[in-house]
Amino acid sequence: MFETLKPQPVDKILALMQMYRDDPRPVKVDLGVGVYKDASGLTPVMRAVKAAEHWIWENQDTKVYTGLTGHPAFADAMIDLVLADAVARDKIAAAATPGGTGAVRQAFELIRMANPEARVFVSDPTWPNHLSILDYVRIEAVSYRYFDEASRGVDLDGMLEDLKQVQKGDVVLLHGCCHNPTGANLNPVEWDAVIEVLLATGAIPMIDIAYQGFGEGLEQDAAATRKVAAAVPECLIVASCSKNFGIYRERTGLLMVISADASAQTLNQGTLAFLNRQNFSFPPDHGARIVSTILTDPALRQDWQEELEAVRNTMLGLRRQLADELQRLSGSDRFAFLAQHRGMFSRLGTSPDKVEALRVEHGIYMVGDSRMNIAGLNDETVPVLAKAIIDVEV
Ligand code: PLP
Ligand code: TYF
Repeated sequence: MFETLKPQPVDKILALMQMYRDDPRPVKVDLGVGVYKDASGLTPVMRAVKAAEHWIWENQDTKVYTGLTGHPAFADAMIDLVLADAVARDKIAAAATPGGTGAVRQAFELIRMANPEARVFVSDPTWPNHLSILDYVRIEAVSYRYFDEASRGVDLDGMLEDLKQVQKGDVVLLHGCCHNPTGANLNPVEWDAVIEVLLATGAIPMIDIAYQGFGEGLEQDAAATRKVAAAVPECLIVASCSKNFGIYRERTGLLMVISADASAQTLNQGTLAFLNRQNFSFPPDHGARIVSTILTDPALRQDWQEELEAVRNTMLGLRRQLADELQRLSGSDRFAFLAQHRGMFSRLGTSPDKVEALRVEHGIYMVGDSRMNIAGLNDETVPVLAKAIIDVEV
């Protein structure tokens, strides 16, 4: 039977990771997959995570099943982290999922169940998994303009014009902060304009927030999500703990559904439990428990916030260093956008040929669309990258 299967396309980001590992050259720079790396190239376990794991190891006396939507303390702690008091708790249905990706998948399945005709509008470009999962669950994806190639900022006029085409019953997928793959983000006034269009069209927003704390800070990075969630009657939010807690492999995420009222919340909560049961029954618990332990213990939470802030500042420092070095070498401001972008990524805005030349001639690995993981740099490799960018005439 399985001879009927056809080879599936590989994930280009993950394929690049393997190519980098196989490259024998001593000087090589990995700016591919979006994981945080410190100056020595390691992705450390955060201090508070270690402490929480220690606490769990000592105190956990059972590993019996949790609920279908996970341990309620995790949902409560994450709702507080992402939404604070933007929405009444009795309007929020929530389910723990295997990572943010699991939350994305469950959100799409929920959309399809509720409205088989729904289209999902996605930014051009967006995280490739959004597109591949939409395709897999047979939901039509429609792109809206987002990245302005010339300024490397957001094409707000184009975005708003395209979003006006959205119809009631459609969904608009937005990145809550730290846009992947471009690094270009809406400012608060621009978010207000987007909210206005959402309200005018009656579309349902779906916010993917995978980098809270990596952009401007924990509170600022959640501000847009909170504003949208408070403004509209219904909304989907998918949150990942992979990056800001550094627990990538624990597969920890949460899907939140802002419901029209408390009785709709009951129906939505039941539907989320049903969807989890169909796909995997109980979601992974270890990462969720780490997160709820940290967020509910004032000392651990404080320590986590401090370490996260240090991570954020490291990335900001690297951005500034790279922009400065490129200004020095090029004698122009045309790379200033690198210091304006936020989060792990920046889209350099160059052709696949130049991306290839950077890899072949200089051992610099970035995704084919010229997305760079800024956290892959350090004090030594910033000048190497800057020189290579000038060398291949980006
Ligand atoms: N959404 C976006 C935009 C991402 O960049 C990622 C990747 O980390 C995710 C969701 C999901 O990540 P994970 O499934 O590792 O939690
Ligand atoms: O965009 C990234 O690099 C991260 C990590 O299938 C990632 O979001 C990449 C590919 C993938 C899952 C996660």
